[in-house]
Amino acid sequence: MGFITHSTYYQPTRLLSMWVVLFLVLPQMAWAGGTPSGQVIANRVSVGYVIGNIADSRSSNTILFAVDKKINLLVTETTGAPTLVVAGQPAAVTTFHITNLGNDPQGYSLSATQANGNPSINGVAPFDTNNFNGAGWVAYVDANNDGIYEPLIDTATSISSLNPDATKTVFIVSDIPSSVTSGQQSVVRLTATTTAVGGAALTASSSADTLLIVDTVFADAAGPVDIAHDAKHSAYAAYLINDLTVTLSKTIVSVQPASGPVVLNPASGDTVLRPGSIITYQIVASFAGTGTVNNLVITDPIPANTTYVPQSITVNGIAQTDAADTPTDNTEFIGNTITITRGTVTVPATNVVIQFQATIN
Ligand SMILES: [Ca+2]
Ligand SMILES: [Ca+2]
Ligand SMILES: [Ca+2]
Ligand SMILES: [Ca+2]
Repeated sequence: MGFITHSTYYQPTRLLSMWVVLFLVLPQMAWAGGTPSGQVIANRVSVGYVIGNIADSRSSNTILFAVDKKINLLVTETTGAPTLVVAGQPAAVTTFHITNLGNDPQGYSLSATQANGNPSINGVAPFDTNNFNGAGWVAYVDANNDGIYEPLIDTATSISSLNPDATKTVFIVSDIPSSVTSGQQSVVRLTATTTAVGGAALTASSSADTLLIVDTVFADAAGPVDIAHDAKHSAYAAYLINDLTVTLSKTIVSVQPASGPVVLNPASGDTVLRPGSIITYQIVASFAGTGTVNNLVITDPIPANTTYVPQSITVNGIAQTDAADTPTDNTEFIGNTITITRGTVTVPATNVVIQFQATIN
């Protein structure tokens, strides 16, 4: 809108005022996912002005067009970490989200498959190592939207309808073989393909855009195993075998009075736990499962009100030095703490039995 007005110094013979108005013949509504397809938008430009005392106006022609159907979706894995499973576990679950980034409700068909040893389809970190293949992969929709796979409830294998901007959880469920060991990983992938509501296949409009025809436009990006503009998107997930456990137990195995050689058993009710008594502690590390434990370090601070008996540590019956003389015996007593470094342990493995002595202050 613009005006030219007279002033003390400027006396035009004609006063002209002019305004330009843009008409958008469209209900003033907002849609979260963008304007739905088929909505007709009309557009014309008008100009108004006054010459002398006579008002006049002119309008342009009106342009009409229909909003096209935009197809876009996003598939993501939800945790960023492999699902921990054990050998032989049935119905192991990985979890994905599918989001409708288009402007209309859409359906989605789902495909769950193994990403096998081919590096080009072997996932991206942390889903980038495939040591074994599972079996029977099926993608199930989280029907009650609680993020938990429930076999009797979450039975649908496709999404019938998902509104614009809405997200649905999908699980890949597969069986873990029994012949696997801890640390091995299996990479799987989910591909969602956009359909019409109810599941009918979609086809992108092939000709140049026609203003008043609702074209179907594939606007999706490329995913790990899908290309741009194919109405699909995909993501990786993984199962990681972790059936290894390390269990520590600590007991008092004997108490020796301050003087005299007799070794008594406190569990039998002997009351020799008095100042000067020497306690022999025993720590047993035991292992369950199969695979490899890395960086195994056992630490034990000496209890309050006791004093460590120098050079009293044994491991599996073999005397150790207190010094940090790694790698001679990988055992040390430093900072009032016993530290036993075992490093890599291949399981099944025999127990590690540690004993040391402390005097009651
Ligand atoms: Ca559920
Ligand atoms: Ca069109
Ligand atoms: Ca795509
Ligand atoms: Ca040592």
